[in-house]
Amino acid sequence: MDLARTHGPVFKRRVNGHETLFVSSLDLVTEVADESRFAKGVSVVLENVREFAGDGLFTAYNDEPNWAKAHEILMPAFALGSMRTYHPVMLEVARRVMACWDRRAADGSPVDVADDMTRMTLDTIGLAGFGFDFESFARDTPHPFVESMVRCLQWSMAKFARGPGADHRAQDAAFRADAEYLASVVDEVIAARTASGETGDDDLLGLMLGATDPGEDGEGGEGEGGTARPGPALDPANVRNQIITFLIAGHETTSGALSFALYYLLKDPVALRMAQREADELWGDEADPDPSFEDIGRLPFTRQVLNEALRLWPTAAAFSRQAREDTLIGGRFPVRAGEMVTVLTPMLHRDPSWGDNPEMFDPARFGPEAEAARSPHAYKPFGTGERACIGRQFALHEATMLLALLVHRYRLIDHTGYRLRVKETLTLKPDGFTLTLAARTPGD
Ligand code: MNH
Repeated sequence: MDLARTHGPVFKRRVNGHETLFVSSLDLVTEVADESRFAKGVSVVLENVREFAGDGLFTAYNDEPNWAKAHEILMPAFALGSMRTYHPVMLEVARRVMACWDRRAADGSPVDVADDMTRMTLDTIGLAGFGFDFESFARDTPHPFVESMVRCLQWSMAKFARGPGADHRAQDAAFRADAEYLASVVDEVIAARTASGETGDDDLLGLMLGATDPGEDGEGGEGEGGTARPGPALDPANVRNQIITFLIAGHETTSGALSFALYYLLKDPVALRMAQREADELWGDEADPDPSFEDIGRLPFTRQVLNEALRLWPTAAAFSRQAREDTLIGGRFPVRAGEMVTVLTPMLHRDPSWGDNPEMFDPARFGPEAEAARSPHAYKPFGTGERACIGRQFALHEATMLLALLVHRYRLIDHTGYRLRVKETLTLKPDGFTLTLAARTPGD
């Protein structure tokens, strides 16, 4: 971000022989978002992530057959309507957060916001996607899956910046051990499903283990229109890669988004008030509201708060595009066929088209009129095109519900006078952000 501020919206950085071309203006991002000229690029960092997530959806190459196959099988599970299925589980996990925060409110001890949001999102994707319970709130420290995963992501970033000559065998061995541990958690997830004897019908694991291959209609299953379940649609190695992918992609970024949203609400009493009013209107002074699926669509301001938090700190801060043919961007910067262009999303989100004060947190930017007036390429927290985030609705449903429940129930107390520090472990989070809480009287 500093480099973009110094050198402008297009620059090249060379780190140990790797050149990266960064873009961050609306004009240039509009060009690289054009699917006829560019496609998703699997960057050097994502190549490193492939060492533990393989050909899972997020790290698959565009032409890898398993991408199209898994995309087709899993898409229905992420349509807006499917969120209805996940709603009860998301609510159950939101109640775990509140049970924990109630205890903190009672004894006045601080909560580590990012840690608790990570507990919440990990338990949610585990239960909703795979019927597997990480039980993160029953643990004093994060589930070891989280620590191994963070180290794997850090290894992927650090490997990119390695210079010649140094000995990295110890880091690589530690990485292998972490990657093996992640794989062993996946085996546990699959074993739990097999042991339960349940098919899990329409969750992610059920779809991957039992779905018909849509590409081979009529051949995949035995019983024509019968009840016999066809064999696995995805090969076992790919199923493992998808589970690792979803456990990681399905929780890290959402947890950061919620943490930043809470940070901005803490610092903006007017926005906090508006979010509280919106929740009060739905749930009045019910001590334990029971949000319906439809309620979550009735929280537009809370949704705007999340959108605005993701504008300032898009928690997946960059994505890469690969030129299909030799081309020029901005009419004068050559990009060769196959070359990558990295979109620096936090700077795109501060492009002058956002107005004079892009650093200001202002959820009104996502009011319906303001949104309609803006280019669709000005805001890309979920990436772009065919390879954009599959979990967007999932993340927004889960995060909107929790945020509304939290502001309805608690007063947020800035006990340290927290100054924002952003920590990057491939994804972004506020570092060392703690709060204390007090019970709130709704309507107050
Ligand atoms: Mn998600 C791809 C951001 C939540 C699963 N996600 C992407 C990309 C971005 C992104 C950016 C595109 C990366 C690229 O072009 O290289 N994702 C987010 C953010 C949130 C998020 C900011 C939350 C906020 N993502 C989720 C959730 C899930 C999920 C929740 C799953 C439940 N994301 C994915 C998968 C992909 C992806 C899978 C890869 C999709 C594909 O390439 O087919």
